Amino acid sequence: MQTYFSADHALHAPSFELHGGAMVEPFERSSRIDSVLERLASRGFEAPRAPGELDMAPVRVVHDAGYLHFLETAWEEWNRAGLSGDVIANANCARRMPAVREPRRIDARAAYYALAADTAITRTTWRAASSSAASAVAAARHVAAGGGSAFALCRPPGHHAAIDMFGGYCFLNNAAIAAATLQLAGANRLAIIDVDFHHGNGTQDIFYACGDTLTLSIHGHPDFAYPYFSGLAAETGVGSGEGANANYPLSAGTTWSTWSRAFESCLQRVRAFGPDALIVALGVDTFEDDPISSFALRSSDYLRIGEQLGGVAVPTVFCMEGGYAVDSVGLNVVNVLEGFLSERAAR
Ligand code: SP5
Ligand code: ZN
Repeated sequence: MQTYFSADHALHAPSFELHGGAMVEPFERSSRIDSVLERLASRGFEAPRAPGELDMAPVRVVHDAGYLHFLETAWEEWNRAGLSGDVIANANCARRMPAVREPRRIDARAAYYALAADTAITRTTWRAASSSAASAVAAARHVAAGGGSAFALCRPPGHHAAIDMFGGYCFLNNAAIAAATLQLAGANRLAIIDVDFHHGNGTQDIFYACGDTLTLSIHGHPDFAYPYFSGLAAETGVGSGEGANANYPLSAGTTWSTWSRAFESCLQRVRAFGPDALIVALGVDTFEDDPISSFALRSSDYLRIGEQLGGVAVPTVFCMEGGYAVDSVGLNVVNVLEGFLSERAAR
């Protein structure tokens, strides 16, 4: 399987994360990617290709222009305003506030565009985020050109990034950008399966009114899981998108027997939808030892996930999302890819 990866991911390295009332070392750290690279190499995958410069065309399809301008310039403006450290929101648009509009001051704009305070923007975050999206574009183009499947080793991740919001360690929605790339290359119907532990709120937001992109997410129920305010089964889409979004909120402690039933249901929906291509938002924070999540999948379960995805028989783009048990991230991600390839080879 062709893989794409940019070393520029390491340019996103905020010094702390606000977590449980403390400043801690960020869970979303660059060693996560080293874990995957090492496992890919030791399992005989071809060396990843570096994507070129990011083509902004599919990015502009997905994200709001003002939001993109903010992401590109936020740190410089923050710095020019005399604010020290990295850009981090200390307010948000909250219930019943009557003046929700894009403000002028950079600290207010950070509050406007942030969906959470777990995510900081550093001087070089834009370069990392755009290189991550570039890997998604390259993987999607490989598949659009008949490559069958491809893996974008994206970092920072993307699925929490909405039309005009960053947070959850995400800035640009890589899976949605892969979908837009496929559409610009002529695909009509697409399906996105999000297997990350957290709800793919950003992907849901981007395609919520869109009937030709099926968005599916299996995740911790918002009663206990971040991002807390989306991911209920009642969120089924709006307008012509009605019926093209499905959520599978599951309990803490969920193991393979329950998780795999939700996954089976997702796969059935994908088959019934008949997409031209499938995009997998591949988070492995469903792992039993993940430090910020509470499902209990085992490493061998990821082989089964891959096999079942391989059975869908449509061109498939994998985009890396979460997974914070650094020592096992590589094993679990590559197990999905190997399960996928073994099933594809058997057909
Ligand atoms: C891409 C992705 O996986 N983003 C996740 C962002 C989560 N950020 C905040 C996490 C707060 C989790 N609190 C649970 C504490 C468990 N000890
Ligand atoms: Zn996650």
